[in-house]
Amino acid sequence: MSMKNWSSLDELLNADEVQKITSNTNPELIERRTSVPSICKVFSLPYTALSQDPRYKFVIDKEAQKQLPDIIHNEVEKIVGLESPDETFKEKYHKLRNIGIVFSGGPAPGGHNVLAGLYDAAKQANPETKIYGFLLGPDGIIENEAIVLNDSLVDKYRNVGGFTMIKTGRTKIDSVQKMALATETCKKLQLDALVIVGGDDSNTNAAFLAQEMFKDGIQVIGVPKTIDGDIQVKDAAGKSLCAMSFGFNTAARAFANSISNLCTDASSDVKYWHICKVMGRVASHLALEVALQTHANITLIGEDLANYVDPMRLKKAQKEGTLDFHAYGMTLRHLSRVICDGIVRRAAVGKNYGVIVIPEGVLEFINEIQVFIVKLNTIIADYNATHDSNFHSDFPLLEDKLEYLRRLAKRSREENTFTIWNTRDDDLFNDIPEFFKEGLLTERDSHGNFQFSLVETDKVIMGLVKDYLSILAEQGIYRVGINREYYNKVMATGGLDPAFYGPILFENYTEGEFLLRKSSIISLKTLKQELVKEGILNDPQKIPPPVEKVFKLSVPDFKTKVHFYGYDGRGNDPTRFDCNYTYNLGLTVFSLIANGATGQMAAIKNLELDFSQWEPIGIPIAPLMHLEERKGKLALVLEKSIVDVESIAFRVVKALREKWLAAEPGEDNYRKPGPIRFAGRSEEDRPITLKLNAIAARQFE
Ligand code: FBP
Repeated sequence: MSMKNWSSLDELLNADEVQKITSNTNPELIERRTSVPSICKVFSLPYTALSQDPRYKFVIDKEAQKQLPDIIHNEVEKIVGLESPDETFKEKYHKLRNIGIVFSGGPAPGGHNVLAGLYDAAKQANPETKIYGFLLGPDGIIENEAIVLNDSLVDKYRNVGGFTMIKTGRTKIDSVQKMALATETCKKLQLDALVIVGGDDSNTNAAFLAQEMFKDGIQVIGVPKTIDGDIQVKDAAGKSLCAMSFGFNTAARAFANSISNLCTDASSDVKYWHICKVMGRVASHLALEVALQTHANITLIGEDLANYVDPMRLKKAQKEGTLDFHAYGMTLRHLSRVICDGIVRRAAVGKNYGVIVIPEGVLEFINEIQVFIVKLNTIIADYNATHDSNFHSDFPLLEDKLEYLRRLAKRSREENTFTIWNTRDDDLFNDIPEFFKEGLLTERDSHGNFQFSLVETDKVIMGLVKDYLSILAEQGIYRVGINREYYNKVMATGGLDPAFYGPILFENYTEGEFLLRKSSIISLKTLKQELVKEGILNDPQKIPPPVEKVFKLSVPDFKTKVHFYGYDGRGNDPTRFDCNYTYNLGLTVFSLIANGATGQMAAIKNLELDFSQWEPIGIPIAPLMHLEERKGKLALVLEKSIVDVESIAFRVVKALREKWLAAEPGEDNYRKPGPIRFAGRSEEDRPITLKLNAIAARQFE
């Protein structure tokens, strides 16, 4: 078709076929929007009520008791279905309500279905009920910016990812003033209830708001959201009440799909190590799930590193009758050695490629980094206090800062009592890459806290790995194993006897499928020396081309490609698991509201089991809270759940590490989870971490 002028282009743009092709919707989106998630059996009954479940107990913090007196005695509440309750119940249930809902923190797939579930249940109970969506996160509550949800808006986002409908934000309602503004908004809108969909901090906020608004009769309900998967609730006896926050499954699956594609690429062009940093501000749950989904060659788990004990150091200290705190927790240098060991062993069997997964928050678990951070915080604060000045303005350049630290190390050698920065600290600090030193010495935030997000975790670790690999290459330890058959072919084609040259070139010529160049041969020069020593070459003679070719093939080139998986997975359309999970959370929220609950978090028990066994419940937030240091002060917060190194999921990953490293001849052991699909049978129905932990729970019941 020829397009000669604008009018014909307009015509083209208006043609049905072109309109269809260039439309914002597609069949998958339509299918998502029109699909109805599965609902837990209890929600198929006309009414729901709450039944307290006294089997679950919590260890209550005294401070929580003091600060949250009206919600501290809440219990776990089970949602139960009712066929035909009495008239008083019905009247209360069908009452016209105003309900506000807000997203708080980073997006997590499934959020729209929480809105949809709440909307559907609330409208079914009373079509006049209004659901207000606060815009741009908690700021929307503080500033009273909200929209009223309606059918067409809700229908547009059913089963669709993101928090696009009402957006989100990271403001915390954490001061008396903000709390008062939030209460004022809720009163102005005559809200019966406020729903906060967020992570640990937001649910902490929900508890405080519930307490604050208790006297006004405004209910506050939390919903466990975060892709990081670090809201997991157990009672004091370890019984699981909420196995996973929503959004985790989708993000992990999205990351895993992309990373498994990199595994395919790596094992196809066999020249790159793909370094994949995955989100998870602190806990390594996402990395653990990605490991289970992809079987990537190396996956770091922060919690595991923190747990490490160096047996050699411990033994030495015991012998000397001393204590060596450095024996506990893995150092950065040790970690880089562990990674190098895997890389070197794979190269030895011809696999100078692979995939490494690094959790975003891994540095939190490296003891020496924490020690550095604490020491440097103290040094900077002391300097500012003593000199009534600013460390960063007085020492603007990295070199100036390092010089100051050197002076402190010198002082520690001269004065026994000065211990904050000694020679060992200085040596260790100088061992880390320049940009990381700079990162650790950057200006603290307004509360004096170190800003982890400013440090490029993967760059820190991989920098050390690269440095150590070059040392290992120079020592002839990092080398690429040559396939024996290929060696024979190259030599024979060049008219040389492989059996004659083999023992001269390789240290394992009599055994093994892959031949390892002798560690004394590290360059063409040393190769020539070896050949001369064996009487094969006279000095001026050139190295026979087949020998040179084999040598060159054995020299590793460590090429990396760095990837970051985070925002993409966070914006993915939810898996069916997350669609069902979040829709039922929305229904649960309404049941809690309709039955007068406040200070409760909506949850689904038995997520780790088959859908038919899912149980909607309300979990009391206040009893879960404890004191933690935040911004230099002790604050009452909801504890983050980090990876339990005793969990079966972690133990399985640990046991399979060697297999997935695949440092032996033959195929790699990669697994392809496949893309997230809404329809079809290929999709995993729940996180593998959950499935494994459920098997363990059954076994130990
Ligand atoms: P939430 O805890 O708010 O759900 O956010 C989690 C997260 O996605 C982390 O994995 C990541 O470190 C962080 O948000 C990124 O924050 P930002 O969106 O501010 O860049």
